[in-house]
Amino acid sequence: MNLKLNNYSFLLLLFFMVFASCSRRGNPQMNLLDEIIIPKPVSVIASGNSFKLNANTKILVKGESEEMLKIGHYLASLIKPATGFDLEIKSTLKKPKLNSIYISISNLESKFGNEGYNLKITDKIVFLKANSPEGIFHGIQTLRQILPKEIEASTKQNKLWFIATGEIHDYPQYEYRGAMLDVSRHFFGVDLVKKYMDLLAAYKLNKLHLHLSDDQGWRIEIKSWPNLTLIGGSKEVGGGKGGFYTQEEYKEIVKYGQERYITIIPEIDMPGHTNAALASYPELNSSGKATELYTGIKVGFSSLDTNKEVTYQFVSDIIRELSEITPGPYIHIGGDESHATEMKDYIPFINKVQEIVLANGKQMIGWDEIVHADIKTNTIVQFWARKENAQIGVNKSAKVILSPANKTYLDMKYDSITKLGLKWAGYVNIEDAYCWNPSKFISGISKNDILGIESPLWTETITNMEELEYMLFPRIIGHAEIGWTIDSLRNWKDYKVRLKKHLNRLKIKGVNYYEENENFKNIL
Ligand code: TNX
Repeated sequence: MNLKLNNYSFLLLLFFMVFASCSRRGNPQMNLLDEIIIPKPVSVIASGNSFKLNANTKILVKGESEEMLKIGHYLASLIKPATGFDLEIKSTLKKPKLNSIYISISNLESKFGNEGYNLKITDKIVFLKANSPEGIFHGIQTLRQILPKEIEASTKQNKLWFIATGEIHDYPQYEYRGAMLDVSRHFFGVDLVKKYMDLLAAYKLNKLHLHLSDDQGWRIEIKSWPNLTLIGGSKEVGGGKGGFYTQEEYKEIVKYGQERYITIIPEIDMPGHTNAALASYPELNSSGKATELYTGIKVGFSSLDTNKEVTYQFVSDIIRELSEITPGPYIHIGGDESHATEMKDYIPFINKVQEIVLANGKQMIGWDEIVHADIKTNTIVQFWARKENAQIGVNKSAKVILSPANKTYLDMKYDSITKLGLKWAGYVNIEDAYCWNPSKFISGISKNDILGIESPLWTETITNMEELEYMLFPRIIGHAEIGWTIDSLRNWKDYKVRLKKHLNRLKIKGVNYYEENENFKNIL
């Protein structure tokens, strides 16, 4: 009797061993569900099986919302190049059928907010639920990461497309998770900005701040002040021909962002960083004379004349035109490094500009120096340099966006041998960029005071997509995790393992990134 039982148990054991090893061979990613996703989700429970995506898999959309159908098409477009599958997208009110990816708006707990999602993968159906389409969109980015890395290829791969089963609950810790692109120092066209947004969306970033004007170039058409682009847009750092977005092009950028749940935040920097404007219109200068166009990389030498009436006409027209083409709630007015503006002039200027922004129904964001003015409680302070400025802002009840230069500035060199970039805030390697906690970064500033974080890419030394990607990746992946994942779930050791896998994905995607030197090998 005993012997029989033992034999039986042995057979059972053998059966499970064979079964387990087979299914593992089928999908090597199985049980590694929690080692592949960036940003790390709130909870991941693997169930050890797999869903097999094939040409007959359907994308089912609950209901007939156009926005949801659009997301269904977006998902299909992500899947198509590498698999060759033209997945059918269907709206339905019935229960989902086998072999489908079923996306639906449902009532998740309030902590999931607009951006959270619940992704449940069984061997038969993939269920993706959220309170809003935005959450579905983020859930799709997670699903994409659970697919084999070859899904990122732009040509058809000979592969079986297994998705590890399990359940993921997820929502972000900060609502503002952004990147900034300086299109003034060097101009970048619409197509590049779109590519940039695709890269951001893959890591659940939801804000793109465009630095649209500076000493070296004015990059957005303002119909009431045409010389801004005609003259001010005609050069860039190094003497190249510059460029600008027409308002139609800007709208195209905004729309592309909306389809990826990325809000565009336009910045017109003032009263300093204004040489391109001062070169376009003599009346904005104290001297009454236009300045020369500037193609160097110094900062802090220019200022609008804050005592002239015409300056406020200029600011009003710009903010009105920008507000009309910007559906997002924010207008960024710069306000940094106004070394050529006296404090007695700077403060009333910022106060007046704030009134203009509010009168246009927008919320003002400014670099941390604006806290010296009488900022309103709904004005947002973007910390980059002085911690005490951020503290003053919080004491005035403003919220803060954290962009500490020594952690988030993507134009800082990685190390002493990085060819691109600057180093005034020190080198920022991958570990530096990842290892910090927003809510512990500035004393007296806690999670409630922080709207989120943003990674600026200043482009004094950056001229094309390849260079841009090199400065972004992989640091920005770390920033994306900091913005999304609560501090207690993050640690460098665990992150490194996941990052390595993402570097392979970037390679397949054809994205350039920092890697090939000894310093890097020591870090990862
Ligand atoms: C400081 S950060 C600036 C920019 C430069 C950047 C270069 C900030 C608000 N102002 O004008 O491009 O450093 O790293």
